Amino acid sequence: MLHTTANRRHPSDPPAWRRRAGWGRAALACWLVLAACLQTVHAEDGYDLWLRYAPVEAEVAADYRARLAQVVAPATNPTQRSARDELVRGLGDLLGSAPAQADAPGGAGALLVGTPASLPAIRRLRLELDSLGEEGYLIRSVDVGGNAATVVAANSDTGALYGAFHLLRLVQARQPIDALDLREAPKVRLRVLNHWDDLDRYVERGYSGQSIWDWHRLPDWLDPRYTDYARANASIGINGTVLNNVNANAQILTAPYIEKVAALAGVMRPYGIRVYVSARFSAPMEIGGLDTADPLDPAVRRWWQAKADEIYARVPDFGGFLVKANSEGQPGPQDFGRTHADGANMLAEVLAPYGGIVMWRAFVYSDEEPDDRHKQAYTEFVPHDGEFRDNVLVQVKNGAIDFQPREPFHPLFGAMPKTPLMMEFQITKEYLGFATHLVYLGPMYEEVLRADTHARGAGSTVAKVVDGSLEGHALSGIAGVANIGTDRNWSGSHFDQANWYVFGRMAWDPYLDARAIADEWARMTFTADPAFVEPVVEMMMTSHQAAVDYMTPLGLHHLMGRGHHYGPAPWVEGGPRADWTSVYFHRATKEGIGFDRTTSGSDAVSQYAPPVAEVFNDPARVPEDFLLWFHHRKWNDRTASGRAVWDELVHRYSRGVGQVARMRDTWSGLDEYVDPERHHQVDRFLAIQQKEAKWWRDASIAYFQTFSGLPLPEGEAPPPQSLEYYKSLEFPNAPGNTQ
Ligand code: BDP
Repeated sequence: MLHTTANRRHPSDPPAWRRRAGWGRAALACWLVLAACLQTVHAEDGYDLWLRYAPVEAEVAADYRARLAQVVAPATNPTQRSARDELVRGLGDLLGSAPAQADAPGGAGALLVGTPASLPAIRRLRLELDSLGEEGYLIRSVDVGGNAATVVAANSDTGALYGAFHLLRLVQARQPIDALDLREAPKVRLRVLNHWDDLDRYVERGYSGQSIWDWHRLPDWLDPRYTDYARANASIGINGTVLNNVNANAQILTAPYIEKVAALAGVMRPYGIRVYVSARFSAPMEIGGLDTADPLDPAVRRWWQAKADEIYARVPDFGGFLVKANSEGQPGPQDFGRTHADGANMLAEVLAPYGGIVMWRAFVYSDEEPDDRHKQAYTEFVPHDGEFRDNVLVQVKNGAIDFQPREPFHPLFGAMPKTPLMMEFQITKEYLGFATHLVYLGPMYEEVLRADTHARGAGSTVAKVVDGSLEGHALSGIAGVANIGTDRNWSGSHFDQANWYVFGRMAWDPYLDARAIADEWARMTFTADPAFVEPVVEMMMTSHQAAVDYMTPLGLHHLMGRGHHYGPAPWVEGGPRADWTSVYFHRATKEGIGFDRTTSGSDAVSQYAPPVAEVFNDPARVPEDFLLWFHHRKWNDRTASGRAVWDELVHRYSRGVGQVARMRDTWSGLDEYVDPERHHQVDRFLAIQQKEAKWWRDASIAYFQTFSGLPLPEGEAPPPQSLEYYKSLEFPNAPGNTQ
């Protein structure tokens, strides 16, 4: 469990105020000796995530203790118990002593947590809760019988649990809590992690160990880690989890696995989390003995109906199905001459009586190569707008190609007004340096969510499409491909925890600010000392641009190693289909570089609303970060910087490498604020990142120079190795590849 004594904050991580008082180093030494003697030292291994609840500084602890002296929270069911236990444990650890617990407020400093139904003291406050919906909450400083008190109130136990976590967050971030008046309700209904986990515990595109789901020992052994997973998710408002890979194995739908799913659902339920599974479209043939999976075949429909009945008998709050169909070799309705809508609706129909939903992925591209893969999802889905049942969401990746380091927003957003579109972000960093590169994804998510589709005039942001407000859809959702595995630190690296965190926070409210979220995460995960938080947040905020620069600057994309996607390989060509190669995407020639998607090229730009298309179509107006995404430019064409395309490309590669060097410097100067275990690992990973950033730069420059034929701009170091050397590198055992 998270908060055993053994797992508490490392004694070598005293608060910075103590160090500043001048006796820090001596105290640290004594403390270490003492701790070693007592054998109670436990390394900070990151397991506690942002729920470390490290002690607050003595000078402010007293104020918080006075305000939060007594927890008044019912605990008559598992959800209520998890809220109360979290508060007692969290406040106890943060403030040095556990608050008193009582059934009714008495004296100053009561913290009331619950619903009008669960706690009479809350009912008596007559708070306006209606507008908070099922999952919202308010936190307010109130007067109860002449005493200062704090209330966390909601319409449901889950809402109260979310509020409890919010209150803990305020203390962790050292926010004042004496005049609170907060109201929060999620803007998006389904906030879901997608695990690309296979049933043998292999994680596709996973860089943090095995799958946390121990299928073999389920349902009888419930790893305590499941509970900590649920707590962490609830703390950021995630309310759904798809347990298995979108490249699905039909086995998950067999009776023994349904038992296992039910066991996991039992762990998740008290934390407001529903479980979902990825359904393989051909399951009726593979495990049902039918000779077709045609969605319009009555026997197929009956099979799925019986399957839904079987699942709901074991998991009454089962969330529904996620489906990858007719994509990358997965079976789907098109195999039987039917449409995506036919397939999705058939499943939706059997789930509807139970309140289940279908998340039907739009990441498709057919067996026949299109003129531009960018256009395919739009071409296949837009004609079906309005045909999907109302418990279907179409799940769309943030960009049209495939989770590349940076993509313009997907043209489907805004183009299917009659269908709720669910955002799919990737949290695991398949294309962004795996778990070793420090890349905070908040700015990337923010950039996409704030992009203006112009679907209904200016201001029609992707966030408004996704939260349903643009078209008035009640159903809305955001999915994130999880980066969670069996590594002690869950995410493969300490900073990748921030990507899980920011995903949850932005799924709850897609209008939140990436920087503010980085700030709260850093405070909770490391220390609230501004001398640490400010440089770290700065480093996080610049990290995405840095990675884009050293990997795929100026809108280049899909240039990584074939299959495993590790490292640079802009030279990849040949193989089964052109749109799985790098040369297809960068189109470098002696004359120039970039994919012409303008009206005179593949015309992908015309899939965007006219005001957007006009900008993307114009090399002088397109954001330069997307220049070569939409345009084929001559090597000597000028960019906004005044530099030629070639020079700008080299400049950006080097800028990315330089930024990683700065990140390393920043981090190495912060050792006094971080426990040695975590400091050391981040430091070593930054060294790997620096080495690999340089590798990306050097290999890419060596390769593209064979086309441009131009010298490097002055001051730019030539790649230290030959192009042949970079091409010869092979990584057959790189992690996360498809099995
Ligand atoms: C690609 C991944 C592949 C996934 C696919 C998907 O490389 O492993 O199966 O996305 O989203 O980016 O279905």
